[in-house]
Amino acid sequence: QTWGFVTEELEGQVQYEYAAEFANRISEKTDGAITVEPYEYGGLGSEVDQAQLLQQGGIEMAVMSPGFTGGQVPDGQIFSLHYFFPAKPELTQEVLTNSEALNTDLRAKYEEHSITPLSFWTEGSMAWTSNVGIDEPSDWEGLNMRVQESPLMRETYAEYGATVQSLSWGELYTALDRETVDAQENPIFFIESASFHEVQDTITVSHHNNYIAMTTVNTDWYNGLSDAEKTLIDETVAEMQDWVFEEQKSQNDAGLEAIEADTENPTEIIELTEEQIAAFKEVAEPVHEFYRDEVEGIDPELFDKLKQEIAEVTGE
Ligand code: 6CS
Repeated sequence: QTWGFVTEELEGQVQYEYAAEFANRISEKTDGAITVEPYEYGGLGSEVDQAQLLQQGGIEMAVMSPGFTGGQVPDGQIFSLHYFFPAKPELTQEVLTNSEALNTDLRAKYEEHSITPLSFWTEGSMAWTSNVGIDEPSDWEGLNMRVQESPLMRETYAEYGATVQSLSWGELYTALDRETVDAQENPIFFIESASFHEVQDTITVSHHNNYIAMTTVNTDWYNGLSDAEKTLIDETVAEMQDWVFEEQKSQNDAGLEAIEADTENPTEIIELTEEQIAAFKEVAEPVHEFYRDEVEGIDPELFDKLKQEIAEVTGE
């Protein structure tokens, strides 16, 4: 049998390489009896189209960013809070791997929409790109920020003073080039690989959030598998947590080097100081409580539990 595995990225990028590695492992473990077929972003539509495809059972597996179903699964928007998860990717990954709030409670919320997240992992710390050079919250005023399909992302950037536009990443290079969009957030490897640095003058290392992706399966399909097949998938997904952490780390390190070495497209790298970060936190932190208390459809207990789990990991 063959299982299709769609990703939101291209060959060479973290999500696709994840699916390819997963495919190799399944093939090896089953002596070729099960084939997993990875798909690059693009052929099956936008990220939102792909999420729907998985939900409808048109494909078995997907790497999905929670930002693209933010309107459907409000609790998944917790990943777009700024300065909520630990700044260090390794600590965020520890939370993602071990959190009961995420792996049990949030999983159940997604399952109401036919999406079963089997794991959550990071693609690295996100940075802001722009032509103006963002180093204080007021720099956002007048900028049109590109975000994924998530109401909370829109509200967060609106809080900084930006206008906001949702787009698929496939349209983003052109939008930045034509200046219909002025700013965006992504991990460094993705900024380099999608060539966003060619059409943006600055990158702000803001430590505001780590990019999160989920390994997901269609819920009915997964529930209909044999116990042996479920165990095969679950064990492989668990093994992949360390693999993908190393993969994103080396891709992010290499991406930064490549941007620094690209003299044809010079990009200023702005590393925020603790003081500058504090100014962004002052605007972003009230959004945590707004999310907990005001956002329609979210479960405040899930928020409280995750916050507690994060505090246990950071020791704060
Ligand atoms: O910015 C985005 O939407 C894309 N960024 C990454 C790191 N992966 C896929 C996603 O669609």
